[in-house]
Amino acid sequence: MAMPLNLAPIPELFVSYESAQKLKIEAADLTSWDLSPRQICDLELLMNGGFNPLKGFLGEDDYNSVVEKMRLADGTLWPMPITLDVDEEFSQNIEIGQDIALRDREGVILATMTVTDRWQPNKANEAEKVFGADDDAHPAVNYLHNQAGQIYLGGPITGIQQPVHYDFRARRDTPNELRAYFRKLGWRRVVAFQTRNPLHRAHQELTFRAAKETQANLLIHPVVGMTKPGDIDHFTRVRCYEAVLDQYPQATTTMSLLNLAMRMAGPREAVWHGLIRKNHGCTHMIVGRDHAGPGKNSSDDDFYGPYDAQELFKVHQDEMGIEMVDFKHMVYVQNRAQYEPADEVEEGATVLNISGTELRRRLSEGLDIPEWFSFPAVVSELRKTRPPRAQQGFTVFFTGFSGSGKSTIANALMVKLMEMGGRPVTLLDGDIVRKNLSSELGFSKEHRDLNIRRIGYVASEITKNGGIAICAPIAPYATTRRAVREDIEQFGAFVEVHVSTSIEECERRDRKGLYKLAREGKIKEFTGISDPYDVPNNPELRVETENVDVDNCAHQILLKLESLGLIAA
Ligand code: PPS
Repeated sequence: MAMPLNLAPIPELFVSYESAQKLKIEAADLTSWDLSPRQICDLELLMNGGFNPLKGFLGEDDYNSVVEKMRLADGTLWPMPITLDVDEEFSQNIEIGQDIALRDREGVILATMTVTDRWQPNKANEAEKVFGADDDAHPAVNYLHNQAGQIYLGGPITGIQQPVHYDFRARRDTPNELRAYFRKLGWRRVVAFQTRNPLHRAHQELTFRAAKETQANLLIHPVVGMTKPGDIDHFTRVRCYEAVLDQYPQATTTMSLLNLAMRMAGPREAVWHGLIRKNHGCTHMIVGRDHAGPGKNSSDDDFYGPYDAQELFKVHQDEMGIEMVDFKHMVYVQNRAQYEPADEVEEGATVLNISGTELRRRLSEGLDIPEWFSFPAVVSELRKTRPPRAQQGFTVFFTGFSGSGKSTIANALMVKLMEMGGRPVTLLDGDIVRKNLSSELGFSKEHRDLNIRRIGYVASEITKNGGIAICAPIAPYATTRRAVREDIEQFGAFVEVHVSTSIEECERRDRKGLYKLAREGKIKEFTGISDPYDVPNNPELRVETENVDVDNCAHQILLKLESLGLIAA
């Protein structure tokens, strides 16, 4: 089947430059909505025609029809609800027919929207119909229930300006820019490869094979908007893609970055990706096993069947005007020293493969990654962002009563780690933080939580940037400690150390004389005396300080860090 080639420009939602300047000034007086990162991605593709034929965020009829039937109310195929979710408070001040300004994170007005619809969606139904299950293990369902606002606003958009990107500008193209590029180069058939992962040799082989088989040119079209939580950051990935691009024969292949916020909606997402690629001037798209899969559900089963996405795409490809190309699973055949499609390998031949999990293990332990698997330039980029654990940042988080010995052990640990060298070490001691970061705070639950969240934020930044943060507050509340753990674990290890000196012993030592004052009621809300302390259930380490010297306590922590691979043995 040959798809008709049409590289004429597609409609965008922008007004002319002059009108945009005027509108921007007028829009300054409108009620404005600060867009979330996902909404900014959606708005960009709405405005530049990536989501053609949508003219704005969906209204209620279109939304219901998309959720139920994968079609707009007029019957046009559209699988994904593109909605402007807002909180109830904001929605209450909006009249139907009113224009609102849509602003980016810095307050720049990107567009205006005439609100034609306001409604409270049935999120459970949206989750079931669009994502296949009302299960928070699905990233988009989790977003729907835990991040998206309760009310949806819909209406047409008037585009003022594109969101500003400071990174990889030359690699970002609107649909019309890509269409013009293909026209200029005389590319009559273009096969798109959608990806959110680094490309290795097998991907290079399969994409080029797909292009050869369809007699098409190849567009590597990676998503740099929002992908699956835990994915490799797009900065690293784009540097990797640049390296792989050199491996294709000249003038066959190009790369362009797509600022899409993925939903990981498997089959529906594949159809959505197809429509987006069609808008970008592509005639074909590679769809593989488990396309845009969200991983396992809360019962540890797959959300979608492995070929559901391919099947749904095939059903709709004529209507979409873009043809599916099967993703050939390529394997390395050792004795032939080349990649071959898995289903064409001679019987008995030894095939080699490295799974994603194995690759992550080798990166985290600094082990060899062979050249048959990936390109040296790609591996070297990955090693920079995923250095071995012994070179990554991490946080040691002490918790325990006042006077339990946290600061003393933390200091000893800091000195020992500094003696080893290699990574910068920062101590965020309870007292010091309260002098500098949290000087206005007291000891109510609210203030203690604020204090710990601040410490957690600083520690997460240190961890992210490859340093060692040692925190030593009382941190009496388990839920707050867990929240800090979650913040930090995105970037590196979180090692909770409970300094388990009993309250009796702390009071007996009473180094600062505070327990005496607390008993006399001169200090209120004193942890362990007149304020609660949640004993950690599962800390990485519990240290006793009664009859154990400081040096020994610090040494126990070093041994733990070593066993976790965080410091070299
Ligand atoms: S918290 O709960 O984590 O925010 O506390 P933290 O920031 O670690 O501050 C504890 C230090 O403040 C002194 N202090 C008190 N502690 C507990 N309760 C009350 N009401 C209180 N008032 C003052 C005390 O010296 C703690 O220091 P450490 O180093 O823990 O002994």
